[in-house]
Amino acid sequence: MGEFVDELQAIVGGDHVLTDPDMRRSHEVDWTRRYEGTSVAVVRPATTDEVAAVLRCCARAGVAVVAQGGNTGLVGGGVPRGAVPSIVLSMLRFSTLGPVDAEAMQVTVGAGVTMAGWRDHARAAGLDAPVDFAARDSATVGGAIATNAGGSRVLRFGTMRSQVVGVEAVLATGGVVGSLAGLPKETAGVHWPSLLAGSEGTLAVVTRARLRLVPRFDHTVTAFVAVGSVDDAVALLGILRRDVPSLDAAEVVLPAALELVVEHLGRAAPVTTPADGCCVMIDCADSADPTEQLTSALHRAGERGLVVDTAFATDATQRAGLLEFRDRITEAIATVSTAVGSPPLKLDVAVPVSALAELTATAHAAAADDGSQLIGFGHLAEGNLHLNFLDAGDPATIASAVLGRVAELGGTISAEHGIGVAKTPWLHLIRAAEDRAAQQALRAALDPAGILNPGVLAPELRAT
Ligand code: 2HG
Ligand code: ZN
Repeated sequence: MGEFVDELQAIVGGDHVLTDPDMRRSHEVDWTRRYEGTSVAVVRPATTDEVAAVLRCCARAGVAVVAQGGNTGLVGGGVPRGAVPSIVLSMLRFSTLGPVDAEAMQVTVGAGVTMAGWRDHARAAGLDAPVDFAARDSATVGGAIATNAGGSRVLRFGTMRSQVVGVEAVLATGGVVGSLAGLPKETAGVHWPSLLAGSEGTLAVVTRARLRLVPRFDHTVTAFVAVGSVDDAVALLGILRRDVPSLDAAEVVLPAALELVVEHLGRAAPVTTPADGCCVMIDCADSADPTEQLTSALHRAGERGLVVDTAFATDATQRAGLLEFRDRITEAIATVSTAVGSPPLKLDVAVPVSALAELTATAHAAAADDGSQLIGFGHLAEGNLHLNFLDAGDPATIASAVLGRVAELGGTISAEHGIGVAKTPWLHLIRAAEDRAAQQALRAALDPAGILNPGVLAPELRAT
């Protein structure tokens, strides 16, 4: 490997090839501490040409490439596995923020720009980023494209896939594909953003992206609403979607998740939730004050018996305080898991909203059978629940029970975190053999040496 490392150093410079185990460590273990491996080196290119040269070098040497952004992934897709020699390709030096094109409502950014960096840059120009989630300060645009990230604003603006109007990406062979022209209309063969969004670093390495921007709404209001059941939460969602055009987020939090985050934050719960009920965190944003819109919709919901308790926040400080009860659940889970010394089993599933109550019941039953604690929360409008099982005795049995039922309900085993290595054993539940074979063929055509994230999205490990 000595010659290989020399070659890498010649491409990106000695300072940007980390071989020291202590320097590599934070890149080799995932955020949940469930997935880890070793790499030959962490390589930090700064230009597209450097990425191309690194990939050509790896293809020649048969070394796998694990592209990595902020390392906030939850399915083990961004850290080495160790079954084949690999490098971590850290994209954090791709941090350029291009000028905001206010008329086109677009901006070109480097793959290593954080989600918060993209948002703040847009906001400084009077616009906003359409995708937001709790890991915003570390998660990168490149990683969000690779996993087709979702977050809380999907009900208004769609997932990451819908925001990418152009990409520049490097194939495993070193070829550069895509365009950053940002033309809203073009029919000229393969649309690279569509192909690469959700491909989890297996088809190409995204270096830059042309992203859609949305209006910046300066008037916001947030409410935490306790309801009597998951079905009532879905009924409330119906009212909100129909009557509240400023609706920006509708997040669901099951009672145990609220209890956990309340304890973590050391604050009083914003609402009292019935044991069989849940909370809906509603965020509205508009160019004029949306308070009246939201309160009258909640009033109508109340008349139908859907509202048990409500907390409101209109000023920025109160609102930030309320948002924490949703945003910091993952952190609360990590704290407890670290204390008990066992990483949580994280499922990220979605079903048609009409089946959410049934999904919740299935998850509770699986937790009870296993004797583990279920912390459930997620994105109501997409029927997307994050089911975290704490101190799970038999994670594979829980996953099989829940994911099997999800598939029967017409849902998906991964709504926004990806398949990574965590969910490959269950991919067959939602993708037929022909479908998986076609995806493998596509992958082999673009990456003949099999160097791009082997083991991710498919169990086969190959880097020859
Ligand atoms: C969120 O919605 C993220 O906050 C993380 O997707 C979910 O920790 C999780 O399970
Ligand atoms: Zn989420």
